[in-house]
Order: sequence, then structure tokens, then C-alpha cells
Amino acid sequence: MNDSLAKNPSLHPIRVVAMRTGIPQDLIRAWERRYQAVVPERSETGRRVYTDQDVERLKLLKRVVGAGRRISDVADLDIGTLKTLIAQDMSEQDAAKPTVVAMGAAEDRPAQLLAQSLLAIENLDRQQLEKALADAAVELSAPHMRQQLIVPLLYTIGERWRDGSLRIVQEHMASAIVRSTLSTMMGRSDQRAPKILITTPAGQHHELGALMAAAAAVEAGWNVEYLGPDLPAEEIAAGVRHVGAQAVALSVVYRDKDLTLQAEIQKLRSYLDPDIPIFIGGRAVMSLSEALAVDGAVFPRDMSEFQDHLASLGR
Ligand code: B12
Repeated sequence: MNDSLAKNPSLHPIRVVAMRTGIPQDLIRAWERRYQAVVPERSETGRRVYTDQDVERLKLLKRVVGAGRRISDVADLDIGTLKTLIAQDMSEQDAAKPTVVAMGAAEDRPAQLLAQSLLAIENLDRQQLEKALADAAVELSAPHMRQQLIVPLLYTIGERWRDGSLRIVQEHMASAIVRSTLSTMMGRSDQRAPKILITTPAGQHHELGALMAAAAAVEAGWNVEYLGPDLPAEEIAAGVRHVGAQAVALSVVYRDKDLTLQAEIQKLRSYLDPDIPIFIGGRAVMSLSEALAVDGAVFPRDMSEFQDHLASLGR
């Protein structure tokens, strides 16, 4: 590595900062982008480099935010003031309930953001929905944002669409904004990492699960080739060969009654090298996993199990 990172032991890449502070990389970047909570230097190759002071600052910010304060209120405080705040919060912890109440409020945040998002969708208010999701990206870690906000939001939209209390136009607006939020959350892959190709099989038009899987795979350290939805087996196999992917992940959200899906998965298996695993997830998989079971098909129960598989494969 021919840049300042390798030469200076008191400068750290974002991966190390995330490990030392316990703050996910995307949240560190969001705090920087939106609030300039830390402003890292760039290495000669353009990567963010953080000083020991940045690391300390982030640890302190994490503590004050954990005690219920909003990052927007504290991001520009200096290290001394942050330490004073923490000391005050700690000394008042026994006597006063506010810290506990504030932490409770922080824990309810996904529920508040969900309510705001639904209201914005009801009102067809694009800006409000974008704002709720942007706030969530700053305040929640990426996995929490997906599991505690985006997934419940999509399920609620589905229920309300079915019972007629939301219109298709409202669902479409929400899907479009969630789609672009998830694409942003996916971030950039490490080009040297092992490759995984992610898509949905032919006939499956729901792509948000595939995008969530893509973001999870990037977080697990894989180089993701994301191809959007509705791809025939021949094209998936051509894509795998072209980019040299070592694994494929498919999202299956719609439980269609015809047998297209089963046939597509079987074709894909026959086109791919036998040691390339095919991960299949999505709400329709539970009831279809027997029908879709081909050699090398893996049905992770959730995203973290998917990430565990990727971690052991990538070693
Ligand atoms: C948005 C939406 C649409 C949008 C999709 C837009 C887009 N760009 O993706 C559009 C308008 C295209 C659409 C179309 C249709 N939809 Co629709 N749609 C939805 C809605 C509201 C959200 C879908 C979604 O993204 N869900 C979130 C997903 C990601 O959740 P999930 O599958 O549980 O996934 C979780 C895990 O399983 C995992 N996961 C997902 N994928 C993967 C992959 C891997 C590898 C791993 C490890 C994990 C994993 O991660 C998620 C998080 O935990 C759902 C409601 C719902 N409950 O999902 C209805 C829903 C799925 N749709 C439904 C229907 C009926 C349709 C249509 C038939 C409507 C129509 N008459 O045309 C078509 C079918 C299109 C097709 N052939 O695929 C039904 C499906 C019923 C069924 N039989 O399966 C639902 C459930 C609505 C309902 N309540 O009835 N839809």
C-alpha cells in the first residue's frame, strides 16, 4: 500500500475506525456528510483517513447520542464540551429520569420514523418521505434501518394496498423512493473482494429485497454486481461468467402459481459451475424452498445468516 495510511500509524482507515468506535462505516460517513461531525483527510489514493482525535471524538459522540441526544444537536461540539456533557449525564443518572426517558425516546425512533414515513406516503409527500428516510440513515445503523424501518414500512404498504386504504400511486411513490434510498445505502464495493451477482429471477418484479441483500453483501465485504430485477437464467449465467462471480443471490418475493420460477432456478443451476452457490431469499421462499431446492441452493433464514455464509465463503 503506497500511501500515507501505511506510513503513519496514527492515521486510520474507516474500517479500523468503525471497529474501534463500534459505529458502522455508513453511519460514520453519514455523520460526516450531513453534520461534519468529523472531517477526515484523504489519503493519496482518495480514501478517508482518520486521526486518533477523530476516533476519540466519534466515541464521545456515540455516547452522547446513545444517551438520547440528537446527532444534529451535538455534532459540532468540541471534545471538551462532549466530555462535560457525558459527565453531567452520568452524574444525573441516578437522581433524574431524563436520561432513561431520552434513551427510551431513542429506542422508539424507528417507530416514529415509520409513522412519519406512512403519513408522507398517505399525503403523497415525496419530500417528507425522503426526509424521514434521510433522518433514519443518519440516526440508525444500516441493518437497523432496513429491518426496523424499511421492511415494516413495505409490509404495511402491502397490507394497506390489499385492504384498499392505499392506492397504487402511493405504493409506487414509496417504492421508487425506497429503491433509491437502498441503492445509496449499498455504497461502493471493494473491487478486490470476491464477487457476488445479485438479481431476481425472470418474472419476479419485486427488487427491494434484492437491493437489501446487495447492501448486506457489501457490508459483509463482497464485491457486488447488482443487476436489477427480472433476469432470465441464461442472462444470469452469462453475467456470472462475464464478471467472474463466485456466488449468486436471488430474491423471490412473489409467490407465483405457475412453475416458471422452479424452471428458471433449475436452468440456472445447469448453466453454472457446480461449486457456485445460489443463495435464495425473500418472503415467498419459505413455501417454495422444497420446489426450489437444487444442488448448491442455500436458503438463509435472514440477512445475518446470509452474511455469515458470505463471511465463511470469502475466507
Ligand atoms: C412494492 C411492492 C410491489 C412493487 C415492487 C416495486 C419494486 N421496485 O420492487 C410492484 C408494483 C412492482 C409490485 C408488483 C406486484 N405485486 Co407487490 N408488493 C410490493 C410490497 C408492498 C413490497 C415488496 C417488498 O419489497 N417487500 C419487502 C421484501 C424485501 O420483504 P421480504 O420478501 O419479506 O424480504 C425480507 C427477507 O425475506 C429478506 N430477503 C429478501 N430477499 C432476499 C434475498 C436474499 C438472497 C436473502 C438472503 C434475503 C432476502 O430480506 C427482507 C428483509 O428481511 C409487497 C408487500 C410485502 N409484504 O412485501 C407487495 C406484494 C409482495 N405484492 C403482491 C402482489 C400480488 C403483486 C402483483 C401480483 C400485483 C399485480 N396485480 O400486478 C405484482 C407482481 C409482480 C411480479 N410478477 O413480481 C403481494 C404478493 C402475494 C403473493 N402471491 O406472493 C404482496 C405481498 C402484497 C399483498 N399484501 O398482497 N409489488
